Amino acid sequence: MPAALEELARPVIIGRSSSHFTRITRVFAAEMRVDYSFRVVRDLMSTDPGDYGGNPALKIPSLQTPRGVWFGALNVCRELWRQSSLRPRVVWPEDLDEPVLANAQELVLQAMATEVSLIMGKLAGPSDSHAHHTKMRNGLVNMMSWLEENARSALAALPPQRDLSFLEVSLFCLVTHLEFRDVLPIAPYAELNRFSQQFATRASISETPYRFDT
Ligand SMILES: N[C@@H](CCC(=O)N[C@@H](CS)C(=O)NCC(=O)O)C(=O)O
Repeated sequence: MPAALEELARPVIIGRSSSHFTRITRVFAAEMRVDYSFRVVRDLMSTDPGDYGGNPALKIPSLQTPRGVWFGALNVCRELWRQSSLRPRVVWPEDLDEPVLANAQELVLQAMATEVSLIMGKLAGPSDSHAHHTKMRNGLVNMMSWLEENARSALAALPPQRDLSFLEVSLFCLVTHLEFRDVLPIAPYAELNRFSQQFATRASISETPYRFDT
C-alpha cells in the first residue's frame, strides 16, 4: 500500500497527552500493538464538535477510523482491541461480576469525571459555586479512600489468566493523573501507590507519559 494510503488507514486518536481518558486509549493501543496517529485538541474550551472528532459532548478522546468515529475511552479501547492482530485477553467492565470489582470500576470512572470537573472549573474561573466545589472534592476524597481500602481485594478478584483489564488501566491513569495535575496528594494512598508502581513497569506505560502538549 502506498505510504499516503497507509497513513489514511491508520486510526487517529484525538485527544491530549495530559488527559487521563486519552491515556487509557494510548495504553490500550500500545498493549494491542495498534499503530495510530495522534491529533491534539489544542483548545479544550472550543465549542466546535469538529475539534473533538465530531463528538457532540465536546469531550476527548475519540478514535477516527475508516468505519467511522468512536466517542469515549471505552469505545475507543474496544475498537483498538478489534483492530489488534494479537487480540489479548482483556477483562472489560461488563465482566466485573462481583460488587467489589464492579464498584471499583464505577468509582474509578466517577473519580476521573470529578477530576475533569474540578480542573475545568478552575479553567473556567470563579463561577462554580463554592458549595458544589466542596462537594466534588469531598466526593473525590471519599472515592479515593474507598479505592485505597478495596483495591487489593478487587485486583485479587480479577481473572488471573488475563493479559489486561480496563479496570487496571483506568485505575493507573487516575492515580497518576491526580499527582500530575496536582489535584490531590497521592502519598497517603499506600496500596494505590504500590499498584501504580507495579503497573508502571509495563512498556505501554513508559511509552505514554503525561505531558502538556505544546
Ligand atoms: N465519557 C468520556 C469522558 C471524557 C472526558 O471527560 N474527557 C476530558 C479530558 S480527560 C474532557 O474532554 N474534558 C473537557 C471538558 O470536560 O470540557 C470518556 O469516557 O472518554
